[in-house]
Amino acid sequence: MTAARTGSRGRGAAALSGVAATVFGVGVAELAAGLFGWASPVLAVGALGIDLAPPWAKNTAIAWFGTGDKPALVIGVALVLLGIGALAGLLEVRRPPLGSLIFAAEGVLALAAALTRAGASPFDAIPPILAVGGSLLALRMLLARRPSAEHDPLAASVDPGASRRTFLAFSLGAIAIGAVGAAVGGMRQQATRAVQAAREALRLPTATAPAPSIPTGADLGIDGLAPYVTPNADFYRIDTALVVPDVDPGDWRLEVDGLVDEPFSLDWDELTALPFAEQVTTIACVSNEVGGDLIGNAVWLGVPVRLLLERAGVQGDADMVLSQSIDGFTASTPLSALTDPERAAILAVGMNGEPLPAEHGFPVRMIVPGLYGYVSATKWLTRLHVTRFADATAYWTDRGWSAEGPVKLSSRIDVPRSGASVDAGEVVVAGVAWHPHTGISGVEVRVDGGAWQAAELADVVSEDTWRQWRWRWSADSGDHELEVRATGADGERQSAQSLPPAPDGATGLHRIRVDVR
Ligand SMILES: Nc1nc2c(c(=O)[nH]1)N[C@H]1C(S)=C(S)[C@@H](COP(=O)(O)O)O[C@H]1N2
Ligand SMILES: [Mo]
Repeated sequence: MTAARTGSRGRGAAALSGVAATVFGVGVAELAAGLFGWASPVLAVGALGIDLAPPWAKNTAIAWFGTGDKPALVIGVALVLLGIGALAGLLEVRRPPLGSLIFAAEGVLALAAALTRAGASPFDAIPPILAVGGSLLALRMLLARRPSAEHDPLAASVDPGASRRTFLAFSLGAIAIGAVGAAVGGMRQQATRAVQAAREALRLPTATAPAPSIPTGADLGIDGLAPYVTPNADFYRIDTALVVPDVDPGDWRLEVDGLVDEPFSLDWDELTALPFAEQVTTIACVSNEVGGDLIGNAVWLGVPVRLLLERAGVQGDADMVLSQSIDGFTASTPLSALTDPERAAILAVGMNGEPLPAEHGFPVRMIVPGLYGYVSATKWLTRLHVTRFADATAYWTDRGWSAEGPVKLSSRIDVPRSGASVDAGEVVVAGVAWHPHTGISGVEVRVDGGAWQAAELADVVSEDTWRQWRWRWSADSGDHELEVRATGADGERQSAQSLPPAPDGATGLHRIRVDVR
């Protein structure tokens, strides 16, 4: 074997290592971007390229590729990346760590492209970092397995054919993983974009009943106090979905089956032809600690679940509806809570005047006043299965939580923040109290374990929402403890006994410390 032949084979292996490392890193990054909804580094770099390109280049591209200019751009970026990858592989062998530095520089460029897009989020930094990390790792691994490591004293004892086959297998493996990742990631990105476009183009059904007008006295407008209606962007999110499901309303169907006379299914158009109404409902998570923020209040646009159950004809021995999500999550809701005409249990499609955000269950979810989310608020809803508590169990029930979950009476101090320092004199203490579907009739505050003092209550739309409260405190200097307790509209007093969230919701009083100067 001549030195020249070994040398060219060595260069070939180095270049292949660089190409395979590029495909691997970019593929992993595109997969992550697709699964988690982060910016695609390839598209971000392509978009930056478009922004920076001189007009003549843009016009030429459009003239050449027409409406295919986007795929052409992606292919162009991919070819440039592969070329740079080959070069990086060669340089990493000749002048280490020059190849690694090239990968790092590409990563910095992708990072800049991703983070300067309109509406970029800090998470968009993750795919470029994954791309660089994945490429560097793969490059190191492949170069170490290169067959032409003449300087390796062990090389002589190794069968060169076998080591070449191992190297090729690793290179092709890295390329295959990267290519599959990029393909799956790209398809996911397209599906997500399609659903986002469908959501933006969606026309919500008009409410047949007028929307409740929210009295101005419902919101005390105090800085730091949770607003009466929680904006969608601030609404707590709890679910088991690692990846937010993409459900296109055009493909959506709901099955209503189980212990019913006439099982049926309906699509988006049939659902939205039903009578819709807006209502204000507070929902809460059973995992909320005392004083926690896993609770929110929104204006929901929905259709009564009762109408669908009536149409199906529920049989006499049923006592539960197992609602199911497209991702397999299930919730068990007492049938009585869904059929009661006095309780506004709905299938919601709108949240605060918009279609449901994807992470809050687009296009359809259930909302039931008075029940914790894990037994009622199924997002990405696809099925209502009428059954019996004795015959079926839901996702969280199987994991030790109670089969039934009425929201417990509770209250929270939002202002001042726990641990805050305030000036002596009049201090506004404020917060929220809730017992959804029962309502709140009183809130009291006490300082350092003294006498309970009645707080002032804000207005509410109905007993289905939380209620803001305020108390004016003449604070004298020192370190003080504030506590709050609520009374339900049925006269029940909030329990002072400290219990953890499991298995059916925390109890106890919210207590904060304040330093008065
Ligand atoms: N598909 C699905 N729906 C779900 C859940 C889930 O994990 N998957 N979690 C439930 C729980 S525990 C709560 S508290 C509420 C939270 O709703 P939000 O994320 O819109 O605030 O959704 C409920 N619906
Ligand atoms: Mo929850």
